[in-house]
Amino acid sequence: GVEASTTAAWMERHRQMYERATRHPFTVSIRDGTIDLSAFKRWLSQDYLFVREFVAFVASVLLKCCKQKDNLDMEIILGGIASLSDELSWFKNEAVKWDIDLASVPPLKSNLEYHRFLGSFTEPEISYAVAVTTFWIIETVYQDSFGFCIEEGNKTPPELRGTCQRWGSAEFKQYCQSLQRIADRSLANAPADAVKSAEEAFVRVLELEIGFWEMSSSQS
Ligand code: HMH
Repeated sequence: GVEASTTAAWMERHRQMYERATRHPFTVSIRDGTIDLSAFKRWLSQDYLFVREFVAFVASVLLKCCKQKDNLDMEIILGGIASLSDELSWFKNEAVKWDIDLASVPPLKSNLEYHRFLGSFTEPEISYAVAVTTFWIIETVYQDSFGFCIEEGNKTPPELRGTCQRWGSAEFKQYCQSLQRIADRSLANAPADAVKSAEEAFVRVLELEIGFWEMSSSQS
């Protein structure tokens, strides 16, 4: 369409917070090769638990999508769920490489806080526009964060390249751009109160993502 992108305007309006989420010292330290491997292992363990909760969240987005009159976005979201199935296998494989026993990892505080936020989307009162916008920004923070780690001039350690590729690849970027188009189209047709809720959820995701990197950086 030709209409201005609501989501792009929010990225501008909340640019400082967006940068804090996508250029966090944790991911910047991956890019410059100074990452503490125990912090990386903490992130990997916690993110596995996150992704398990994220599956249920994306399922709730899919359900809201299917209840729309025109549900052309269904395939994209269903594809996202299929990728998460691969992603869970990938985490289990990585855990073996890093000698992590995933079964014995307890979720830390910031992770639990994020789980609670994701769980709130199962409420039928939360609209599809709010849910799909939230889905887009969650994926985009990872795309931008890890994409930066494989951009020109990086000193990312070879053993972390696979992780960065997973979310930093051109394919994942295109997927995020599809989600952004879906979010913008939904927001363009949503009532003003839903648009306001979506912006609040956008900011909340950025806060939760910053909290997640902080948790990974230091034992707290
Ligand atoms: C915390 N945010 C977090 N984990 C992820 N795996 C993603 C976003 C993207 O899937």
